[in-house]
Order: sequence, then C-alpha cells, then structure tokens
Amino acid sequence: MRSWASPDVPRLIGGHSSAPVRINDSSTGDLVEVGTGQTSVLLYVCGITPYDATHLGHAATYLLFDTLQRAWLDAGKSVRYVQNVTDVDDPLLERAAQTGEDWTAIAERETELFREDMTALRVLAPAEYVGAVEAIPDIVDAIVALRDKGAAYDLDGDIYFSVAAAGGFGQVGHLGIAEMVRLSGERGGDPLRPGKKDPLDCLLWQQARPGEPAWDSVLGRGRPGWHIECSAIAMKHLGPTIDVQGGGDDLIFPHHELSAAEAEVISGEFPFAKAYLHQAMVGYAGEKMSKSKGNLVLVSTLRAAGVDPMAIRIALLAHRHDAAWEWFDSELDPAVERLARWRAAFTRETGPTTVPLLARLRDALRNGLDAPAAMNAVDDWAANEGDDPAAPGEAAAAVDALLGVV
Ligand code: 5CA
Ligand code: ZN
Repeated sequence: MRSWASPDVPRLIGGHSSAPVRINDSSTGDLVEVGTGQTSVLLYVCGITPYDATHLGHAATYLLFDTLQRAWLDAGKSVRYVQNVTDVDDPLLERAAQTGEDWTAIAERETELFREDMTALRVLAPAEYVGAVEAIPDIVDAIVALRDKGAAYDLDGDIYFSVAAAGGFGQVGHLGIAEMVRLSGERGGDPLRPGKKDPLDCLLWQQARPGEPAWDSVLGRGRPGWHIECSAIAMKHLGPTIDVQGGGDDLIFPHHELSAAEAEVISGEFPFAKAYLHQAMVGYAGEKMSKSKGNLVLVSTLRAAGVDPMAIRIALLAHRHDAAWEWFDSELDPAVERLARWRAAFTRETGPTTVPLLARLRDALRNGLDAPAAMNAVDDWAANEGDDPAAPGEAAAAVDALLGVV
C-alpha cells in the first residue's frame, strides 16, 4: 500500500553521543533502553481498521510512535518502521452492511483520509504500509508454518491457533485467565465457541461465509484472522524479532499477546518484541473515544474548521502517554496560543542559548518519551530573553526535530 510523505527531520548537533533512549515497556512495567548499541532499530505499530476517520485517540497513538522515532533519530539510529492497515475485518464488513457501501470503497476512502491526517500532523511515515488484503499470501504462509508445528487445528472448517503451543503466552499482558477470557470476548474473540481446545485460542483462518469476501488458498477459501495479520506482516518486513511493538493499550490483550505468541511459535525465538509500548486510552464525554461508540473528535473535522494541525499536535502531546486522559474541547485554545508563542520566539532576532533547552528536550524524551516535560522546556526557553542571534533558529530546528512542531 502507498504510505504517506514523511516530513524532513533536521539533524541537531550533539545528539548521537549522549544518553540512551528509554521507554515504558508495558510487558515489564519498567523503563527500559531500546536500541542501545544498535545503528538500526525495528518498529512495528498496529495501524487503523479503516471504517471511520482518524479520531484524536488514534492521533495520540501515532504521535507516540512518532516521538519515539524522533528520539531514536536524534540518537543517530536509523529506524525501520512498518505499520499495517486492517483492511478486511468484521467491523469494516459490519459498517459496509449497515451503510450499503462496498467494503473496499470504505477502506480506501478512510485510509486515504488517515494519510491526509497523518501528513497534516507531520507524523513520520512507515517505510512499509501494508494492508491485510495485500498480505494474504504472507498470512497464509504463516498459518501453514503454525500448522506444520502442530500449533493450529481445524474447527468445522475454520483454523484456530492453539495457545497451548506457545511457551511465552501471557508474557505481554501478564493477565489472569479469567481476565483474558473476558477481554477476548469484548475485543473480537470467541471464548465461548464450543469445540475450541482452549477458550483463548484465536482464529487464524475463517472459512468463507455467504456474503463475505474470501480468498482461495491452500487453507481453503476464506479470510485471515486479526492477530496473525500483524505477526505475518511484521515478520515478513522486519524479521523474526523486533525492537518495539506498539499501539494503543486496548491492544495489549488479546491482540499483542496473541500476535507475539504466534510469531514466537513460528520463529522459535522469544520474545517477539524486546519491548512493548502503548498509548493509554483517550476518552471523550466520559468514555473511551471509539468508532464503535461514536463519541469522536475527528482530526479531519478540526482541520476542516481551520484549526492549525500543529495546534492539534501540541494539544495531544501535552498529555503523558502512560495514563488515560479525556479530551476537552477547551484544550484547543491554549494549544493555539502556545503555538503562537513558540512561533513568535522562533522568529525573534536573538534569544537565550539553546544548550539547556536541548539538554532538557533530550532528557525528557529519552526518559519515557515525556512530551509534556519537553514542551515545558520550550515554554521556558521562549519566555526568556537572550542575545544569541543563532538561538531562535536552533530552537526552531530542535522543536521541529524532536517534537515535530513547526
Ligand atoms: N487495526 C487494529 C490494529 S491491528 C486497530 O486496533 N485499529 S483501530 O482503528 O481500532 O485503532 C488504531 C490504533 O488506535 C490502535 O493502535 C488502537 O489501539 C488505537 N486507539 C483506538 N482508540 C483509541 C483511543 N481512544 N485512545 C488511544 N488510542 C486508541
Ligand atoms: Zn495489529
């Protein structure tokens, strides 16, 4: 699939030599170094299911991984970044059935709108942007590999992954069985289906159902399950193991747990990802912002109303990624004002030296991707006077490179 155009990232002086990049690894709860000692890092982030437009929760998630990449790039690493598009799945087909529209038309339209939103927000693009549909041959290969290893079984024509085959199952979310069963039922699984060997076993291949899209394969005619989509795409484009697997924290279980388990059985290597990074859920009007609940604030609506995408970016980055937060419409005005203050400071004749600013930006980002703390450093620099004529340009470049705001 076509990706979108990445913004340029200015190179800053002094980044490479200093401190490691640390993130909050959700699988251990620890602040862990990622990419230390490596010149190149591998990142897989779960993409959208394109049945509705990008809301601020999605945007917050993709901005988190944008911030991680900026921290890595500043540390002198090259990043190999892959993202998927779940362009065939139940929610998309259900939406098509409700509206009478063709499911492929919905997927194409909403994916294009997502690209436009990401471009406007200056989010770094994946090198490989891969749709589930185009990945079906790779997904089928992955399922065959699982079957060859005795980790898959047939149930009335559908093929299931057997969690019993995965020694590392449970190591992403560390949840109890009852909690996993509950979440699986809420998030696209079928724990109660009779005949499964374990309630947590998940669909790998669903045989063709009347009125649904299906593809011919050595597994019979059907369509892929959700978790194996991401395992197969990540392994095909990044290899058997990666540095960071990411998404919103609603994906920790079952999605990332099962994607990792499947990849680990296929490769024989544990863990699939050295670290897991998640964006806590963004709420609105008292509930998780979600396409299915319809309580949405869309990036495209704000853009159409004339809001500067950089103000949206600032408003979202003002929240830490590791605690759930709720969006209030009243947050936009202060973000617009903050952006104006920064821009005025970047276009001054002179300013205070940027040495402390760069140190604070790097310290904040390299220790848990603390964008709010990084933005406070910019506020402080902008509020001070100085006589360095190079400083405004240097500060603008630093804020562009590390926070993506211009
Ligand atoms: N296609 C799958 C992943 S393979 C999917 O979850 N798609 S999605 O469109 O539902 O979500 C896209 C990304 O946004 C996911 O990483 C998801 O965890 C994240 N996300 C969804 N809702 C929110 C929210 N309210 N706050 C923060 N992130 C969210
Ligand atoms: Zn995924």
